[in-house]
Amino acid sequence: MTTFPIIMSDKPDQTDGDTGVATQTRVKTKRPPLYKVLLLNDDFTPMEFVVHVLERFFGLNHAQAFEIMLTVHKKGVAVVGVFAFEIAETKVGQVMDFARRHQHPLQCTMEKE
Ligand code: TYC
Repeated sequence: MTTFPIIMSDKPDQTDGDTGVATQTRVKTKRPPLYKVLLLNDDFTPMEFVVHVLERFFGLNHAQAFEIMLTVHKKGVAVVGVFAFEIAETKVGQVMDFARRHQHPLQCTMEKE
């Protein structure tokens, strides 16, 4: 009868090249940058049209819309909302398009917060 030696490694079991130093990389949770949507005053766009725009595209009730319209009228500009880039871009486009279709010079822009 022949016997075979069982050869065992004296190294610890290894399943990968890990050197044993534990590291924990922070999981990224950075929020997207926000953009202010601004409405600008002019001398020609009717007040009721601006109120309608604020109700229609920014979901404001009549009182809120009237208040922001008056702020723009008196101060020249106001922030009408703060959104992620693509939402802000869409709202600016909707307002500019709607104003142009009604032949009003109303201006709406966005800027990084
Ligand atoms: N100034 C305009 C008027 O007197 C009203 C107005 C308000 C226009 C706000 C634009 O973003 C605006 N008819």
